[in-house]
Amino acid sequence: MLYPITTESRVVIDLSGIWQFKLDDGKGFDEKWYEEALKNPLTMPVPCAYNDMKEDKNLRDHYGWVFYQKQLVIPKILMSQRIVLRIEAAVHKAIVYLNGRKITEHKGGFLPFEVEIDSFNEDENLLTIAVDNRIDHSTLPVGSENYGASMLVGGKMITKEIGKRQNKPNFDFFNYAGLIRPVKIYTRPKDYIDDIQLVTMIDREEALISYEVLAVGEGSVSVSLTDESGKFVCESEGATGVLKVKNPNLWQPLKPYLYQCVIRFNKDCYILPYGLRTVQVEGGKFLINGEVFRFKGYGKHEDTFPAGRGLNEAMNVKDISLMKWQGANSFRTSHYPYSEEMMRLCDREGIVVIDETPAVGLHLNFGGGANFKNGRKINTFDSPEDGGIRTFQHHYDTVKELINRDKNYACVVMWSIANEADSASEGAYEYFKPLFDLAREQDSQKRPCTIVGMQVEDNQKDCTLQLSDVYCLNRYYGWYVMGGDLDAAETLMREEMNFWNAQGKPVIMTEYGADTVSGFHDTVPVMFTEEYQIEYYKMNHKVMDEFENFIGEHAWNFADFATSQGIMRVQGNKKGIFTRERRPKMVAHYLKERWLKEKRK
Ligand code: BDP
Repeated sequence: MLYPITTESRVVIDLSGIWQFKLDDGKGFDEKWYEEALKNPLTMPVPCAYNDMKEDKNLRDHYGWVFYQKQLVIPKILMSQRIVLRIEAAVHKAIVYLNGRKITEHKGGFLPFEVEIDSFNEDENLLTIAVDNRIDHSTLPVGSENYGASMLVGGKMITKEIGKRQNKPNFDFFNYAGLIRPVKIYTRPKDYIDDIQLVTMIDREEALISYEVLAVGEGSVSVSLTDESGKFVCESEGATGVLKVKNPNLWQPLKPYLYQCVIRFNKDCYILPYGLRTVQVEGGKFLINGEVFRFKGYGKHEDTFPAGRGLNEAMNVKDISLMKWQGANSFRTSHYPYSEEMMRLCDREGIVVIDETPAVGLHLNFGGGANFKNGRKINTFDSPEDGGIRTFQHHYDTVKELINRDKNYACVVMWSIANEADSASEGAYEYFKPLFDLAREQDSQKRPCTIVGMQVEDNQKDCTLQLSDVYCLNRYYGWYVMGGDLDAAETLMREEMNFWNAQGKPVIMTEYGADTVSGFHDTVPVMFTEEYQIEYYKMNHKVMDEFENFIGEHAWNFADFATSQGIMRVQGNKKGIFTRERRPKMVAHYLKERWLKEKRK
């Protein structure tokens, strides 16, 4: 799917701004709120998560639908063109109406969808987008379906029904919702370019880019490449072909170079910034452009105050600047696909990305679990009738949509199919195998695939062993495991890392971290102090550095972030290396020193 841009043949109208907004009280659809202007609406910015926008618990903790509305005028001068409405993200499900008529719907909160508008009024149009934030066993991310209140009574977990349903995230970040990314109208001509796919091969002094253009209508395709100074490099004719670049400037981590790929079809023209690079896994090494690459950086979140998960381009630029200041070169889009604006920025800045689907929470027995059906414990991959998750088809569609959206970004070097799934349980391999097959088939660039995994009882049973090209480990030795006793944690960690190192594939520590309240100090490192956070990281690095196949470290998390309320969270998750406002904790300087002086590239 192409990112909407203005070219000689296309116009983009960004609908960002203040929209009308209303929480559904359960009557929204019955009373057809989408047919006329909302009564007593609130003001709401788009793009933005709505939860923290008003001083009202009902917004923050809302469960269900909300309605967004905007008056829309389509300029007469554009009417000879195809008019497309594109919604970059609606968390987690949306139904779109134009002048009271449903025009499209979409499931999945972090990927774009679009619809061609074929009938509209010449003056004003009423655009309504209903958005649902509910999560359950069929959504990604996954929500618990145990809607009761669970309590430990006399050492026994009991569940009591409570009146009102509420979202119960099976994941550790706040369930921010709404229209979190831009909504746009764009035009394209009658005969238009629908998509393009590019794959680079580098052969000594020459790069070969094979391309495939999907076009709709009558016309012939031509593709050309210009360099960063706008100078013509090469061209080719036809919907498929090969572009040859002599002495190419490669897209390198932290040293990006972007060509412009100009595609023409009949009267249509689309321009794609494109970096030339290759990715391979060879033995225990991860190679970018044939050179050994070491991941240094973070698991992140799209999370800022007060926009929540709403697109925040200023903060995106700042975050990348902070990462570069520290010598970091990469991050993972934990735990959902990030905005297209961020992906384009990473291409431009040379930041390497592990691109993750929103499949988080695929684990119904996390921490012992409290999921029962008819008195029987539910296993994650039990059949839906027995209470197991019902995500497979949606997960399948999501992998497809993600690869379709992000396939051409040079910054994307690996696909993460899921985070911390129940990957060592019965049925896990059967669930994940087709998803890996799909990713490998969909991605013409054949990037490595992985499941980012949590600690399990028996590593031999973890399906990541057979399926992943790179082992991505989330481990908390010295925090959740032996918190406060870094010596014992070190011994246990070394024992496990021996196992992973011996498998012969590259290993990345994709999460490790310690909750640290900025400003907490002590003379000896005790948990939650800034001193402990530093000692925690030093211990982890000591162990990791002993192993040849450990080719990366992504600290958890880049910054403190909002979560659901709970006894383990003090106004959110405090494992940030930076605070939520992006002030460095002491450990930020330690990581900077380590990453900048690191010899192993
Ligand atoms: C891991 C999860 C991550 C959490 C983190 C934590 O992947 O989403 O935020 O633990 O507990 O299990 O801080």
